[in-house]
Amino acid sequence: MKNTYRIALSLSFALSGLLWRTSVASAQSLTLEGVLVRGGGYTVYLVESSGKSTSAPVSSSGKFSFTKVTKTRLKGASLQMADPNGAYAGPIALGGTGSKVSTTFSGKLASSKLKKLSLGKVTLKSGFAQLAKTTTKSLGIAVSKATTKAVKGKPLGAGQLGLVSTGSTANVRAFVAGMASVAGADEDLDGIPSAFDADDDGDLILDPSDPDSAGSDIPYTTMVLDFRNSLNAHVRGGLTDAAIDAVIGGENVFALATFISLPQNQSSLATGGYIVCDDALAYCRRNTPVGYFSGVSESSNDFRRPWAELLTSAGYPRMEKINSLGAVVAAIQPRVGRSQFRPGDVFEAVVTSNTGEITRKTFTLAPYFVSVPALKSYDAGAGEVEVDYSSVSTTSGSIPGTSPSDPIVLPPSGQLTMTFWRPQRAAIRTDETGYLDWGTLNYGVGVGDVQATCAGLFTNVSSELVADTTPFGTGDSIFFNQGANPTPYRDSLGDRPASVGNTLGFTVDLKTCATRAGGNGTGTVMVSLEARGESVTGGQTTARQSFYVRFQ
Ligand SMILES: [Ca+2]
Ligand SMILES: [Ca+2]
Ligand SMILES: [Ca+2]
Repeated sequence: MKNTYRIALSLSFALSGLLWRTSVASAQSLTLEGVLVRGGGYTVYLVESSGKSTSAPVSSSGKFSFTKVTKTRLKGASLQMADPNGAYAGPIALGGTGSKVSTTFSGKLASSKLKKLSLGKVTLKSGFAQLAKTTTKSLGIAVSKATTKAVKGKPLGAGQLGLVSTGSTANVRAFVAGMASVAGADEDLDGIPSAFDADDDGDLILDPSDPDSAGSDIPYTTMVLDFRNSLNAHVRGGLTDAAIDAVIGGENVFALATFISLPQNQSSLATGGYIVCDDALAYCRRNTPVGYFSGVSESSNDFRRPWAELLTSAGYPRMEKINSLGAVVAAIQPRVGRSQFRPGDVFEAVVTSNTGEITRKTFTLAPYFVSVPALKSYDAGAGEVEVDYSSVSTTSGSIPGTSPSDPIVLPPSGQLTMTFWRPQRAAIRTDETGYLDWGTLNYGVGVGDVQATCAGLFTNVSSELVADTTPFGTGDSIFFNQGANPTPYRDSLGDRPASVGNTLGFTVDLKTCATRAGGNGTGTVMVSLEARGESVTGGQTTARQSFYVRFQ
């Protein structure tokens, strides 16, 4: 972690700058059109290899078209679809029928005099669509060599959000890690471009928690709960739609952040941006989004208000340009439940300058936590105590840890032993059901307002947790702003069905953690048990359970 984000970001500057300059050279302006049969209400996206995208609505008769397209933009570009509910509906396969298909254009035209490229009929299938005509002559444009892995013409990642094993090699993983911003490319060859792919290197580790995807523009979520409102598959009634909806749709407990990192030439021009999403997506749609812009730590106060108060003149909910980050950001609480906030939901982020649009990128909502890591039991020196969640609700009852007036009392040593359950995610792939423990996360503990790691103060660590061998920052600093790692233990296990026996644990010296960072190690403080993904642009996906302890 730590420096990965900055390094990856500077790589993306260099690369995107190159693509941006070359695209200016080509002049031939084309119209690309087709008919998505029975696809009225769908949206088709032309996704360029750089990740820049353009959308076209599909009319009731199925027609869609993109104008002012150049062959440079078409080189390596693919066509992706969203359904009338705003959910990702897969790629359009451009050629091939067996175990290899093509999903991108080569950019080579049948004739240099062409003004129009007609794709003809496009047939909707489950999780993807197919062209009826596939020859360069009939299409007017060549498609790339068929390299996308497929089964009977269906791209491998279709209908699975790209969470499929593609026999990822070290080369693919290194490529993804090095070219983190090439959102339009499809490195794992499953037919799903990286911006839409929940696992863009095909190793079955979800991008938000995959070190190979660190530094990418991946929207990330944050969930923070206490003992009263804790959500986990093994707490109280477990994970029900109603319980999850109350948190996902709740106030100040769950947030989604979308960052766009920009190449320097665009960053200096950019003044802001806005989000475009389907009318079916209440939290981000035009004119009446229900979401609340909660912002990031660098946000101005102007951007901490209902998103409906932050609309462009055309009614789109705005993004914030944050100069110190060189990024354009939307950090919001969706304030809707799961049925309206689904992994795979498609939204576009448009970056603007004072004179108009600079670029736009299309994202899908990445899989997110539906629960937090939850203490099963603890030992504060007087034996193991099970956390009795059923004795408290959001409105009544109290158990040690629920509030500053009812804390867990630590022994004089300040040591606390914790046994906890991992946080969960919902099923994504067609062969998954129910809720799964999210594996490969990074774990740690935070004490009060101390902005420093507790690394080096853990003992009795579960065998599944692998220590970061370099958890400290510059000059062995313990402080986060000097690069120290807040979550210095990585879970070595992958995603698997949630089971009450799947626990992790460690003992941490909270008193030394507080005092070595300048605190006094007295009184009552809030402690956070934290699970995090990898550093993506702007932050990392995080699930946190907080409770109160008292030092003595
Ligand atoms: Ca994939
Ligand atoms: Ca892919
Ligand atoms: Ca992965």
